[in-house]
Amino acid sequence: MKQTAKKFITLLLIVAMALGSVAYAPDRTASAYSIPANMKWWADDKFGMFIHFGAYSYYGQGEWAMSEQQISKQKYQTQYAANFNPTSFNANEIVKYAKNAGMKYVVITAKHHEGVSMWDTKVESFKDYTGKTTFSLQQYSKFASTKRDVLMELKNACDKAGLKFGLYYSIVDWNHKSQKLGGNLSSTMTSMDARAAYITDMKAQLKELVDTYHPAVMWFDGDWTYSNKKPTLELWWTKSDGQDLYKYMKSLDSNILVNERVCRSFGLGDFECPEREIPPKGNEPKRPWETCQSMNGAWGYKKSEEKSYYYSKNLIQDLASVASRGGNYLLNIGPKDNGAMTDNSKKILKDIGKWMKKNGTSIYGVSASPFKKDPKWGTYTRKDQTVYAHVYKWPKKKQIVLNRYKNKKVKKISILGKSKRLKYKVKKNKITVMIPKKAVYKGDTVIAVQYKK
Ligand code: FHN
Repeated sequence: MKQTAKKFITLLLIVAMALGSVAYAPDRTASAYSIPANMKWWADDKFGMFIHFGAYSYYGQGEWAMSEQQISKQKYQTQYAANFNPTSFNANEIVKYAKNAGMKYVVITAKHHEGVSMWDTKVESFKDYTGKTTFSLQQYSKFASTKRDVLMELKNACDKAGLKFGLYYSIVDWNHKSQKLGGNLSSTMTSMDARAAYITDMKAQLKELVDTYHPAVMWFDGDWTYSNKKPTLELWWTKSDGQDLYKYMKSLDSNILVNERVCRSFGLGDFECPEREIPPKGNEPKRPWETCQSMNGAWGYKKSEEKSYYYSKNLIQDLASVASRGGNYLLNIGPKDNGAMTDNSKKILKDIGKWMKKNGTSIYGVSASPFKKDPKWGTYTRKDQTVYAHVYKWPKKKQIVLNRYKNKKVKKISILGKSKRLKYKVKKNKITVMIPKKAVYKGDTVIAVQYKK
């Protein structure tokens, strides 16, 4: 079972989501959703950093390598996890780049599918294949000698910088004794008793994480071994497990935000998480949602992807398009084997930061576009009495026709980052604006239309 598992899981998720969307069929005609009070910071912040970091970073072939290459537990543990020694992990540098890029929260993998606990877990069953050593960064890898706690380092750096701190936790765990690597969904339970024991121990780990790091967000994943009947060894996770897990998290911290992947497609959790996709206009989730995206084709560090990063301008457009539909954007970095950020991720974050410095007001705290359809040249966001036209494709002629917001009177039109007022003509529900020959920013030049109250 190589890539097939991933493809099968993707296919399964599509089916599950389709079924799920039947089960949870939000009223597509419903007006835009309201944001619960405890999510206001999240909805206003809009833009976060995802970090995939684990023993797979050392191996350098992506976070699915163990499953794709069917690497035995013993080999993965002794040849990769044991040698993981990310001494160059620099939380302050990562948070500096995140903050300067305009990111307001950070979510890092505490435990990915590989099962390496990135903190000094005391939960008994999370051991290596011999059953003797705790399978964690602090107890099992070369890094143990540093006595460092990378999650705490990152949390402290976030606290100091005023960014919110979140954790990612995978429900499937390829190295845990309860599961065998394999089957169509990458993880098969060894017995139903093992399943019950694992769920108890998973909750014990989650309590450790909440009590130690007080994350503002718990981002679950690996919920796809889904059974819509009684659990089986291969389909060992159910909707009621997801409901129970969500309730448990809220019992640990009533303010923690939990994503829908406690068991996806049933409207569980506090927000939906479309992955690598921007929901089509008019088909956005009717509750809080966040698109997650990587900077190249991999989440965890993958050497072969280091030459295939997406263009910064396209990632900026994604950010604006997600905001224009009412969503959040969680953009991923995959630190290298030694824990350092890749040069390409630093460059992209710098590019985005330059744009956000002048245009962030058209992203933070905005509402979705007030218009049903997107123009060919880009999209809109709105904040109070200002509508922002995000112009991805700058018109050749020196004018652009914008939609007029609720037939309000225009107060001022300018390009964000420039003080010069632009000339314009209002005719019915359209505004023709005279614009410079050249766009100010590659990818997204924002025209701010301020209306009178
Ligand atoms: O299998 C994971 C994958 O490794 C990565 O963590 C992404 C990020 O959202 N989630 C799963 C794939 O959908």
